[in-house]
Amino acid sequence: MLPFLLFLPTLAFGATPSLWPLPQAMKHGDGVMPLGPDVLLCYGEDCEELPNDIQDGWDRAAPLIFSHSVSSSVSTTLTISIDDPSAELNLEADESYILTVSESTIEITSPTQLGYYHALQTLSQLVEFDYDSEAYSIPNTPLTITDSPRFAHRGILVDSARHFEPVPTLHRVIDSLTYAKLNVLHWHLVDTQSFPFDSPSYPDLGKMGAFSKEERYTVGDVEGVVEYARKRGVRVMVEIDTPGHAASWCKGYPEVCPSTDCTQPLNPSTNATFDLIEGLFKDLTGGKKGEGIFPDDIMHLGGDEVDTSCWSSSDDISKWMEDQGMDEDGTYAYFIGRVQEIAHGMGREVVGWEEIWNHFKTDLDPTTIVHVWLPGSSVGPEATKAGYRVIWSRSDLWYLDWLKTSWDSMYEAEPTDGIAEEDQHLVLGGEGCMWGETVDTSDILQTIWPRGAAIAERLWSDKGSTTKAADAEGRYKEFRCLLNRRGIEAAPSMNMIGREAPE
Ligand code: CP6
Repeated sequence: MLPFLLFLPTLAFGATPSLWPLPQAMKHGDGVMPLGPDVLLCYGEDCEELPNDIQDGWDRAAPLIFSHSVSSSVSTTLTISIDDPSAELNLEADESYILTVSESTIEITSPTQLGYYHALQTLSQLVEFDYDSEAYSIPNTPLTITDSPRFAHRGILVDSARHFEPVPTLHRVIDSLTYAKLNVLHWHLVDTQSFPFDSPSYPDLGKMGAFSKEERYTVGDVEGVVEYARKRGVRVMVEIDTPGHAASWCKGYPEVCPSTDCTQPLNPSTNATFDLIEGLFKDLTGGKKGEGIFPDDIMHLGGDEVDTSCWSSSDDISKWMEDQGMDEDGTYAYFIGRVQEIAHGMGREVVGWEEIWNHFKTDLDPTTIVHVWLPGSSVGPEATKAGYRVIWSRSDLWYLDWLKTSWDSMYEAEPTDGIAEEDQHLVLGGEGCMWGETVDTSDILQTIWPRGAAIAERLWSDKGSTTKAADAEGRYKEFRCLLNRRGIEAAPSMNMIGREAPE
């Protein structure tokens, strides 16, 4: 009896489309709409010419929807209505959409281009191909999906400093984000191990601090990645982590570090340090809101894992701290405050890892976003209670470099846990963190995926309909296969991802 019972949910499941992430609402019948690759696009009221980004969105989606080359005589109309097809990418952007499939037409209605991109991804997961008749169809028609994200900030952190990640790899990561409706690439650009960016203002950062001559991003490379992401509705949030995690800076500019044998955190006692930070930030932001090679409103300033002992062991710095009347802790706070001021002066809102909360508490500028990461952290509830916004990436749940963290614990993780109902709007969302110590181009996609999909659904879909990983397992496996069919090397889907974790 039991095996038969277990079979039932599978039957029930087969009757509805398998979508990832689960949409907010779906109504459907049991008809089938045939369709073919010759889709007539009708934009606006009189089938006007499509804006470039909208046409390009279709041109990218078409090969995902029609993945086999067959000829077909079926003609279908896709009607597209977008109120603002060139909306800014920011936390307020409306990503909602309505996708309707009726007898012979498909309709996408959305306030912005972002909803349209998501609708095309949903559509690409609805279309089926029959190998016998070599024909495409959409089952479960008529069908209406009304969808929008639960959280505005849904990201993956990529670390280009522990291993260099070439531009084509970043493009593929961005492609894969869009398949799961993730919308942020958190680009952890530089760190202690390397400085892979050619700063026009301080050229020796990249020249001396990169792993090799080839493992550097030019200004044009960064512009290319950010534009590639923008066209796909993905924000790029750059992180420049200080005062710790910055020892690579000393290679080109030794004056910004405490000494040659005690290289971090950065030297707080000299203006050279803050001049360099200001010059570098100007290269990245253009010095004004909305400008520069990283035009995003938000910049991540790190602030994590700072061991301040080098400050006291340096004669110059300890004397300076004494003159200022500051201890190591006070100097850390001074440093973070000055760097935040520089970023604010360039029209950026700032994020910092949760250590900044632990040091400042409510002395922190109220616009600061706190990035929760420590295992078992209760900073989410604390900081939101005090009115601060948070991004959630608890390492025991959402660090993708923790290879032993199972997909189901990632799936059942909940960013609002412990947070009072009235403060939950302060949770902007979260990120899966793909730290780069143990991944490079050869395995970054297969380490982000498929577990990144568990995070993506938690961040997109309704909480009530996604509580149990077991209920999502069938769809999760299918989504992993979808990624594989699109050339994304998502690893085998169950708990193990095929390798032993490093110690
Ligand atoms: N690099 C930076 C890292 C980590 C952090 N910041 C990190 C710390 C602990 C673990 C994984 C990653 N590699 N810059 C912490 C935010 Cl377990």
